[in-house]
Amino acid sequence: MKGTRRILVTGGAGFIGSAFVRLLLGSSSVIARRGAPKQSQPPEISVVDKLTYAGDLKRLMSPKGTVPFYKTDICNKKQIEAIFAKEKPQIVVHFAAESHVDRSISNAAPFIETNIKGTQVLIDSARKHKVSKFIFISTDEVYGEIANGKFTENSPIRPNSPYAASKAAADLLVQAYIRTNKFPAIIIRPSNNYGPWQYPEKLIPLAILRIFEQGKVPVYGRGQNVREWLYVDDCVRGIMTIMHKGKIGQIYNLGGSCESKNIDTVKLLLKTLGVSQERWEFVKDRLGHDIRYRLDSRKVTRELGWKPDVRLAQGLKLTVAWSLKHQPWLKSKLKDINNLYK
Ligand code: NAD
Ligand code: TDX
Repeated sequence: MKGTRRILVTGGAGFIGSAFVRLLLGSSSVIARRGAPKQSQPPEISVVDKLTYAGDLKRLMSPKGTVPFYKTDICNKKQIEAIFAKEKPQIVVHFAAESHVDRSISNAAPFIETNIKGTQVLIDSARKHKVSKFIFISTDEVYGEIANGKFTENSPIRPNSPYAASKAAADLLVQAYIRTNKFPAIIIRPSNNYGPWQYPEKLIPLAILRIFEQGKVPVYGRGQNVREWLYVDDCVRGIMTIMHKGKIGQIYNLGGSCESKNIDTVKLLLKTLGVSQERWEFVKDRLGHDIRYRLDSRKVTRELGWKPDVRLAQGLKLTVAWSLKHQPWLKSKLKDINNLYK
């Protein structure tokens, strides 16, 4: 890719989107490490985010620079259209979504709106303005659960939660446009992310917050569900690699390779926090709880040279160190979290 690149990031005030923006702002050495082309000129970035409960501009306060920010709902066709007309992005990286499974079980409506309709609005504007690449951030959850083995990019889509179903609908919509309209999109399906700035509704930051509040970590069911953990810096480096070197029209799994039962993840986290191994409790299981996710990520490794660097034990150390420094931020979300999990 030559010359200046104008990149529009949706959901850039969220957990993973903001990590991606921070990487774009100051990261040429990180990219060069894995052989992605060095950025000759820094890209021109703009960010669209509705700032829902999950969005927070504090994540974007970087000494590396500032970016144009639009507080906009991706479902608002008129405003999205105006942003495309003004920013003229060449690349769109679409992270914006309702992202939490438990919330989708209580109320699926915003998931259908944002994840499906919002994606449609963005595709329409991207096509009208002839963007050269549209990167859709999907999820491993579109495949559903797998007791043994791994999902490849060719595995069938069988989502189970309303969240996963809404992401699968958007993923299929992007695929339909790739085939029907030669829409220049790439789909990325990451596994469970964790790391700095994650909203404490998700297992790892919630567990840390509960420990800070002298409570216990709630473990759903019998703690036997398995997740494949991906440190967020590895994830955004993978997305950057695919953005540079991935093939248009392709799907890439992006898994962290660190498979762990929830109970083991919680115990390792308690050890990392230096607190008693007893500070957890079994609670009522999540409805329709997927037993295990596991991706086969050989395609992105073989074709593009990406693989995760951070193992779970190291990633948890980094996350705990960050959380200790950012206790006020985590605690500022406590009221919302107590309301969600009452
Ligand atoms: P997040 O909930 O932290 O952030 C989502 C961001 O999108 C927030 O800033 C929010 O304000 C914004 N947003 C929500 N609705 C919007 C709307 N209608 N218009 C504009 N902005 C809106 O989510 P995340 O964990 O950073 O996930 C980012 C993406 O990655 C999502 O698409 C998610 O499905 C996907 N993903 C996440 C994980 C994970 O483990 N967190 C794993 C795989 C894929
Ligand atoms: O309090 C809890 N106790 C618990 O045992 C919470 C919040 C979760 N869990 C379990 C449920 C899951 O098996 O931990 C596991 C991880 O849960 P979440 O952090 O809610 O993530 P998950 O449901 O696996 O989905 C995540 O990964 C895929 C993200 O939230 C999605 O956005 C992403 O697409």
